[in-house]
Amino acid sequence: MAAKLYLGTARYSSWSMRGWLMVHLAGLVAEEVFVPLAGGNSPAVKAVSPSGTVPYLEHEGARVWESLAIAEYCAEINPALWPEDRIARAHARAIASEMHAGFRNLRIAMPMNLGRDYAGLGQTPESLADVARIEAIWTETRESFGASGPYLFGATFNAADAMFAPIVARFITFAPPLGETTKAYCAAVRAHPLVAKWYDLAAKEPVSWQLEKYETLA
Ligand SMILES: N[C@@H](CCC(=O)N[C@@H](CS)C(=O)NCC(=O)O)C(=O)O
Repeated sequence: MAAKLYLGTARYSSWSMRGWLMVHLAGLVAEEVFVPLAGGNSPAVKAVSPSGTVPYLEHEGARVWESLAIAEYCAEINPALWPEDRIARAHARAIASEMHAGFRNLRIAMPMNLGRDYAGLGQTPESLADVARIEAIWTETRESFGASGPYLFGATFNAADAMFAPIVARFITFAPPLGETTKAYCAAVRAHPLVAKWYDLAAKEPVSWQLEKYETLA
């Protein structure tokens, strides 16, 4: 079976961004199939993915859906996706899992859109509580494990950074009030070559893939 990575619209699909980053961090070679999203329950996504969601990876007989499972699969191929130290690795898995399971209010109030400036929008008490928790996670992680570089665990952009990269994208688009540590981390993530490449992919997508409900928040 030829390796394939099914993805949604890069401009909107935060989970696809995570899966794509994991696959690239692992150096996996897979044909990338972008399926334009219809804004939920897309028939085209249902037709290709067992769960009806993207990202979905087929690789050497493995069929992997759920971005966190893709992260673990990729980490088996390139263990540097998680920190080498056991305690740091436990922390990385905990925050990646918290990201995977949570921050629903932020995700609803500030949907990912890589092509718009929605500065000031989406600030509800609930979304701002999520922002505060994310800032606390990033600050604690950087203070405990990040001394060697600009990412959560220092010099290496790893699976935990990949899980939070779409949050960085939301912070850039919606510009909620953020502390200096958060702003510096966001700048480092946005400048990472793989994150920059994903933004480029999004910028090159057909305008016809854009959905009014995500383009008219202002
Ligand atoms: N828990 C899943 C979430 C995946 C997900 O919800 N993906 C969205 C796109 S960002 C999707 O495929 N939605 C179905 C659709 O829009 O039709 C994961 O971690 O991969």
